[in-house]
Amino acid sequence: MADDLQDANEDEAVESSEALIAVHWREEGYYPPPPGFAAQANASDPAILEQFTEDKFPECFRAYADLLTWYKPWDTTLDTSTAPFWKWFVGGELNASYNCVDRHLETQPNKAALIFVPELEDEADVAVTYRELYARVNEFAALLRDFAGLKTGDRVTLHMPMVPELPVAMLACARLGIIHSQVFAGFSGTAAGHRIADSGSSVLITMDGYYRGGALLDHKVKADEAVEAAGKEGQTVDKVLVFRRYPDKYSSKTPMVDGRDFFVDELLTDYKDQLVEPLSMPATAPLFLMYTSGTTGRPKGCQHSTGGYLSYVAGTSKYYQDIHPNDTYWCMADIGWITGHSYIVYGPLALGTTTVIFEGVPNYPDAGRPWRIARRLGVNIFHTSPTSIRMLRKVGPDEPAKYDYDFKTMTTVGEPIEPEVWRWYYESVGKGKAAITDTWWLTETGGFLGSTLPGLQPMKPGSCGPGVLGVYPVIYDEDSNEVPKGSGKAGNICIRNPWPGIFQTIWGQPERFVNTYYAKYNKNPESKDWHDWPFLCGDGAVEAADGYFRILGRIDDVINVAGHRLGTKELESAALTVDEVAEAAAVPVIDDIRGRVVEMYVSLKPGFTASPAVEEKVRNAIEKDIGKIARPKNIWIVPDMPKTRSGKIMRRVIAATSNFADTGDITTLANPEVVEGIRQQVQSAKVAKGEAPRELSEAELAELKAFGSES
Ligand code: 6R9
Repeated sequence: MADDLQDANEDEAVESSEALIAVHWREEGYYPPPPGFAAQANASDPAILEQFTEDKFPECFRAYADLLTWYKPWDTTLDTSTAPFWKWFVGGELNASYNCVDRHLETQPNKAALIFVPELEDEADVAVTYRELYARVNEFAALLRDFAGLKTGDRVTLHMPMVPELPVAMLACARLGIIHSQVFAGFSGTAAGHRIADSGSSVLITMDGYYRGGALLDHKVKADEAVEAAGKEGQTVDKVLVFRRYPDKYSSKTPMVDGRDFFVDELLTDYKDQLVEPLSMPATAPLFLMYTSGTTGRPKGCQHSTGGYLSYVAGTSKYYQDIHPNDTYWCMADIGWITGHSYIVYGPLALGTTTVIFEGVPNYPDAGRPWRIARRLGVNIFHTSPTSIRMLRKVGPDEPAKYDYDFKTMTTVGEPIEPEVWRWYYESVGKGKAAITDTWWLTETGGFLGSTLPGLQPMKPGSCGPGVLGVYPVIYDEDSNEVPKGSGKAGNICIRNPWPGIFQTIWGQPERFVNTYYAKYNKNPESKDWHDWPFLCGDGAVEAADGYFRILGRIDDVINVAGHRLGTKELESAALTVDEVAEAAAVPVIDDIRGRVVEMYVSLKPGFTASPAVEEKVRNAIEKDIGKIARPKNIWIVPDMPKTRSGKIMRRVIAATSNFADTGDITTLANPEVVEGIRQQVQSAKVAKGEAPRELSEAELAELKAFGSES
């Protein structure tokens, strides 16, 4: 183990940088919780803070688990015997589908569980009551078991857009203990194929088409690519289950493959009114996989548990989203990401509320759309990302005022939010009446890590707040010294303790799990004591004197584009599949809407010359391997990459170039003479395209300086 840990430090661990540490962080003022909010809040009594202090850990999390219905109570709240593979609520048994569906039938069968809002505004909303959801989940579970032959522990890949059939499929899997792995619909077929292969899925659940930006996209075409890509990696997909956007009408031009592809609406006629008993699952049984990008290698399948995860998302939905059963809750994220799993599907449904599923993009057909939806449906809890807020602010700053919806609380998640963007969200979207929670967390963590409690703790623009209930963050420097709060210094934010939402492992790669998240600050690899295993989140952060954290962004080679984690290595590997390309390096460019966008630098093999055709090939390769979301803003074909004497590409030098920032000291490069040529080439082209950036903040400049390991 000790050797593994050592290797990991060279392998995937991250480094904070002097540059980040040197930045001066301006403090923002507080905003108190809005009047009236606290009185109705689920967390309105400050005594709740006392219930989650460290001396009460881990038993404090009973309060979250008690929100669920258990078939069998647990014996051990936290079992650390296989550290750092923490086990929560050991001995307990429950079913996630039962908790999100069946148990609400008694009290509120006819209440809407889901409201589906199609992207086309003249298409009617579809409300799915808890009773209807129950019927649909049961029927689809019967199909999965009897037609697809799936059983407990099998993995099934879903590549579904934002439609009610997606939570139906997830909950049907959960009913039988089948592990679902939903891949964001915007990812390419090839990307889905890699995830099918990695998870060992023999069934793919998909849809013929869906609306995005006003167009009905052909989605089934990706299923064929996915099956082919998985096949190349030795994974056969026997069955592709195709939901239809409009039953009885096929909305794709891609032929169905005989004996492999089936229309779900046709199959379901055989399962009408069938009921499937929810299985009593151990709390520690895996519920789902969610793939995410990291520093090295392929995306990793984060494995989440049944009991710990569901308790955690129910508890945080209750206290941080302030969900009451009679609220109408709308999270505009995509269920294809962890935010959607935890805070569109599992958390809200476990609490028996109404959760809105919106098919489309927020600004289609115009920037008033979200506010029209909110008004029509009576949405009172709203949840979105800084990218959406920036976009809506840019294209429709005055739109919210035109609609008399009424939000009591709003969330921002996925990226740091600039204080001025926060203030527009607060003043214009929330009309000065709604509490904002800036929730910081990761795919790996299942639920929130840092946030204010909306009824109790004041907000501070740009800071997520303190660690959430029962989560104790700490910032370490490179030498494992604690960076004291109020010191103004940045470092690596870690969580000192396990919490129920923490993922269990990386699917099939337990060593990588330990190496990536624990090796760097582990105090003793043999220890069974959780105090010895701080969890490395992979973000840089500063802690103010008041204990509020300001998250600065990833400190690994991940570029956060519109809240989505893209691994530079994945982008570069895609570019390297193009025959002409010799070397590739992806760097972040600061963008006023999407936070960061990607620019790709490539150099060509001898004998090839730069041309728009090569550029197009690189763009297509990235779109094919990852998806449209990863499309670089620019591809620069350069004569040579700036390199260290040992031949490693200096990503921070080209990152500075793309952002018109100072390249810093380049005298130690093996080829400093190439830097000026690249600068002229790139910056003159960008100026010609009107892409010269605004003046960057000190923090942004620091981030660029810190960017990129050399390889
Ligand atoms: C939930 C989710 C995780 C990364 C994370 C961090 C960034 C998320 C944030 C935030 C600042 C917030 N991030 N929430 N940064 N403030 N409120 O987004 O998961 O897709 O895995 O991304 O997103 O950098 O490390 P995931």
